[in-house]
This record gives sequence, C-alpha cells and structure tokens, in this order.
Amino acid sequence: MTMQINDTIAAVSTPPGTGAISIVRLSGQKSLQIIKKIFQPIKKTDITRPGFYNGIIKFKNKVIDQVVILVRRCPHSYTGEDLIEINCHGGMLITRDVLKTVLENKARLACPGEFTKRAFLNKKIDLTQAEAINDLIMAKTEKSKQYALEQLFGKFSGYVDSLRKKLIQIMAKLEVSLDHPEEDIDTVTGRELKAEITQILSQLEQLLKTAHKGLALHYGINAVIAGKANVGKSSLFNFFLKKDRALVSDIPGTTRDIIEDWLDIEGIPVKLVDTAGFKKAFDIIDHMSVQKTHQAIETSHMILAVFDATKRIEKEDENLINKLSQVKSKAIYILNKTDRPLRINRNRLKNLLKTNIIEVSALEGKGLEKIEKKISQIVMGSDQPGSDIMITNLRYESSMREAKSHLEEVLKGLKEQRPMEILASDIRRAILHLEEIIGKFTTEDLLDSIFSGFCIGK
Ligand SMILES: Nc1nc2c(ncn2[C@@H]2O[C@H](COP(=O)(O)OP(=O)(O)OP(=O)(O)O)[C@@H](O)[C@H]2O)c(=O)[nH]1
Ligand SMILES: [Mg+2]
Repeated sequence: MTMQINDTIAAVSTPPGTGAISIVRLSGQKSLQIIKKIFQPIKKTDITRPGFYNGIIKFKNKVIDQVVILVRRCPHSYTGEDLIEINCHGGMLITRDVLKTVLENKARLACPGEFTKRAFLNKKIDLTQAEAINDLIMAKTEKSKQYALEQLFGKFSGYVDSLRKKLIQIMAKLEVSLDHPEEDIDTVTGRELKAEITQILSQLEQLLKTAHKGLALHYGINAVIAGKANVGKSSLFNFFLKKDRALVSDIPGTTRDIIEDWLDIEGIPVKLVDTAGFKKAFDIIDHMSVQKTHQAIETSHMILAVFDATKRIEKEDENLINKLSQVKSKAIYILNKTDRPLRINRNRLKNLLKTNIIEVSALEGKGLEKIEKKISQIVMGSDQPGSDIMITNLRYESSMREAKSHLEEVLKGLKEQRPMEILASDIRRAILHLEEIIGKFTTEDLLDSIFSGFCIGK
C-alpha cells in the first residue's frame, strides 16, 4: 500500500449504516478546489475561510444533498492540511452519493488511518499519540480509555522523549572525546558515563516492568472456565456476564462449543471463555468438544478451574489438575455449589492443588466478587491500574527492550574498555530505538503496519 502525501483523500468518517448525519471527510491540497466545484452555499460567502457553511452538494446539475460543511485550513486542522468535513444526511445511499461525487472530482479514496497518518507526517502528533487515537476508539473498558487519553495528551511519549534527550546529552559529551580518538576514555568520563547509563537503564527497567499490566489493559486477557461436566461453568459464565448467554442444565455435557464474551473486571478487558466439561467421550462430538477445551486452556492467559462441592473428587478433576500443571497460564481454583451440603473432601482437594480455593455459589451469586478480585490482583499486582506511565503496546515493549540491551552493551563495553566509537554506536542505537517508539525514526513498513489497523476515514 503506497500512500501519496500530495493526493487529496476522501472517506466516510462515520460508521456505515443509517443515522442522523454522516461525515464525508476530504483532506489535501485540492480540497478547496473540489468543494468549490460541488458545493453551493445558501448565502454568497467566501468558503475558503475557516468555518461552517450551509448549502447543497450539486454536480452536473444534479442536487445530491443538503449539507453543512466545515472548512479548516492548513496547518490548523487534524491532518495539518486543508480539511473539509461534509455533514450530509445519514442515509447509506446519500452518503455513498456524496462520497462518489467527491471521488469523481479527483479525490482518492483514503486508506485506513490515512488522515491520522497525515497528521503524524505533518507533525501534528507523534506516533504514540496517533496510536492512542486508535486505542481510544477501540478501548473496551473505562480504564483503557482513560489511559489512551493520557497517552494522547503525550504523557507516555513525553517520558520516552526525556530518556532520549538524556542519551543525546551523553552522546554530545562523548562526541567531544571522539574528536580526539587517539586519547583513551579517561576515568572521570568513564565513571560519569557509567552512572548516567545505569540510571537510564533503571528507568527503562521500571517501565518494562509495567508492560505486564499495561499490555493486559490494552489488549485484554482471556480467562477460560474449565472443569468437569456439570460443575456449574456455564452458570458462572452467565453470572459474570449478567445474562443467560450459555445454556445451563443438570445434564452433564450441556456445553459443547466454546462460548466467549468480553467483560470488564476492575478496568481490565477480560475475554471470558466457557468450555465443554471434562467427561468421558461417548461420541465423536463429545470427543471434539473436549479437544476444543484443551486448545482453549493451552492458549489462555488465565484459567478458572471449577470443582463441584456436592461431588467427590473424580478422575476428571484430576485430569484437569494435571492439564493445568502442563500449561503456563495462571490458575484460579474455585469450589462451586457451596450452598449445598459438601461431599467433596476439601483437604484432599487442597493437597492436590497446593493452594487456596475460592468457595462460591454460582446459583446464589455468592463469593464471585472474590474471583474478580483475584483476577485483578494477578494482572495488576498490588498497583492500581492507569495511575502511572505504562507500556501498553507490544511495539513499545520490543523497542524498549532493544534500547535496554544496547545500553547494557555500553556498560559491558566500559568494563572491558572497548573503544569509544563502539560505546557511542551502542548509545546511538539505543536512541534510535527510543525514537522508533515516538516516531522520530520510522520506516514505511512500520507506518503501514500501524495505520492499516485503523478504520477507514480516521
Ligand atoms: N446448588 C447449586 N447448583 C448449581 C450451582 N451452579 C450451577 N448449578 C447447577 O448445576 C447444573 C449444571 O450447571 P451448568 O452451569 O450447566 O454446568 P456446566 O459446568 O456448564 O456443565 P457442562 O456444560 O455440562 O459441562 C445446573 O442444574 C445448575 O443449575 C450452584 O452454585 N449451586
Ligand atoms: Mg456448560
């Protein structure tokens, strides 16, 4: 996908479907030229001045729609170019006709995220801010939305940029010494360098530690409910979702397919997954559904392992425990149906699990808040989410790890008295990786991979 920055682009910026209004957006050098050709203001006015204008869209003597247009002039617009938003009536056909008219007048259909890409290329925003715009649109919980907003206002990139600036200062000092390559790095410079790099490294490490919760907040986690048939998995699933999403019955083997839905647990987007219970397979479908359960467990971040308080521990319970010991996912153990007389040997279960078990009743909705607390605790640790600077994007995490490893090389180089140019080149690379995060250093592939994830019209 190649994007020409000097084209004039257009797209529908509102979601497809019927609504009160739709917005057709137009950005680029020819925006005004195009709008003058197809827009007739009600009153005679100069529509090249920024502002709102009432009028009609008309082309080849055919009236297309009655509209309001918003004119923003370069560089004072979202994209930094001449930008026009045509607010037309929100019918699918009307919107299509307005867009078609614009395209017939030499605008090109925008690629996904191309308006925001232009905002980035025209330096209206940096790369983390561009990504925050998408995060904001896609946010699944209040907390992830809040964090995206902070990132949009530059909190994260400001911090990364401050680290980058410190490294640039260090480079400047080194460059003075580099002008005299015949001299070895003296002990004072060496000691200073070590202290400064160590300090930046520790800041990077602190930041990298936040990736675990930041990524969970951004991408969400998937939590799989597993257990032997009839223990109440689907009842738990429905309770968390506050709706009768999955079938519940006293016949073991009620659930056969994987059922999933999103949930907000203390601000963490959680994809809750209900599965078929562990049971003896009587037919091929039983067999297939248990296979699916195994796959779900293997690809999960977290497992809610459910046991039935009214039954003895059976082979299927032990199979589940075995399975959990083979996967990396964190497990939360739940004893359900505690509203009924207990038949399970609690001590034996405790011995098998070697950890605490949360006692609940899905039927009465008792104890379930303890499960939510536990999920949040595992993801967030003891911290409150969203209060500090976090890494919420895999791209930032990987660039930051790269930066970190180059700085570690600098420390190693100092110890081994490597030549100054080698040290400088590692610092330079660390700087580049930080610049990659905020977009001061980018490649076309990187930009394409980021912006192609956006909606068309954004
Ligand atoms: N007394 C009591 N009954 C429960 C509780 N939770 C679920 N049940 C009952 O247990 C039976 C099985 O519940 P489901 O939620 O369908 O169990 P499941 O684990 O999804 O079963 P499968 O899909 O067959 O593996 C139903 O009759 C539920 O009403 C509980 O906390 N207490
Ligand atoms: Mg079920």
